[in-house]
Amino acid sequence: MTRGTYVKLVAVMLALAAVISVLMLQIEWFGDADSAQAGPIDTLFDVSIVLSSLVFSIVMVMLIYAIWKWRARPGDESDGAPIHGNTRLEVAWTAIPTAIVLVVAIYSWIVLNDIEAKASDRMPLHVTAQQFKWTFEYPEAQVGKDSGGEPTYLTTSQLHVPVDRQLEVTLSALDVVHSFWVPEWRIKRDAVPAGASGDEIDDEFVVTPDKEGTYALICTEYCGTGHSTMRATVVVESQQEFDQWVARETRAQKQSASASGGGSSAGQGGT
Ligand SMILES: [Cu+2]
Repeated sequence: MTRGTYVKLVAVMLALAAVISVLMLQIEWFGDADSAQAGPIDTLFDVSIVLSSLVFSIVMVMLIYAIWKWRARPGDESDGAPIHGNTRLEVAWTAIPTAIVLVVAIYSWIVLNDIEAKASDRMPLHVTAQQFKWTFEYPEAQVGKDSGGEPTYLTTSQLHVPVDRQLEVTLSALDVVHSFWVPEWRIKRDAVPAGASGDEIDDEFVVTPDKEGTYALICTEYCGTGHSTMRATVVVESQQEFDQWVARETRAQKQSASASGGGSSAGQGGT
């Protein structure tokens, strides 16, 4: 291969990679980005698109060039030349993918560290998944005490959270594997029931919703016949609105607990 051909091939590869990257980056892959974690995740995805486009272009250009350049001419029935190997080529096709994978791995590690960093003012939240509903418990809002004297907390079927405050979510599953996913927050985490040891697997994560609005929490792990109905409304609101909602719900649950003779922690708040 002459130097001129080589330069031309590289130019075609880069041009193709640029065109594919630009087209792919026009697509809004994940919809609205409404958490502090969404930005770094989306940027990581964009970088992966550009690198993938580059690898795809290198392979396609080399493939098409080889098919065209070394095709069998009409009437040519001879065998190909017995080639043993090409050390330079083999070193290149080992070193370049290794470098790309390392760069992506290190960058992903940095992003993961970043999105998992815990804020000092984070709010604890317990999320319980079961066939086929979600339950939310607020450890900062005590409602009463159970018969054993243990505190009971505000428990609701709709999730309300304050905007711009990091949530430290502890996930539990009561029966089978479920998965917590609010698409606009990007974070998706499986809820795995505790095994014989009583330990839940990988059950904690943080997320910081940074836009007010109403969202859907979706169970995104097939968990049985009612799986498609396993959704909960998520309301992200100002700290003040959130505080008012907590006060209202806490009062209602205290009342229903005393009406039923106390000790109930199974109150299911509505709004
Ligand atoms: Cu489920």
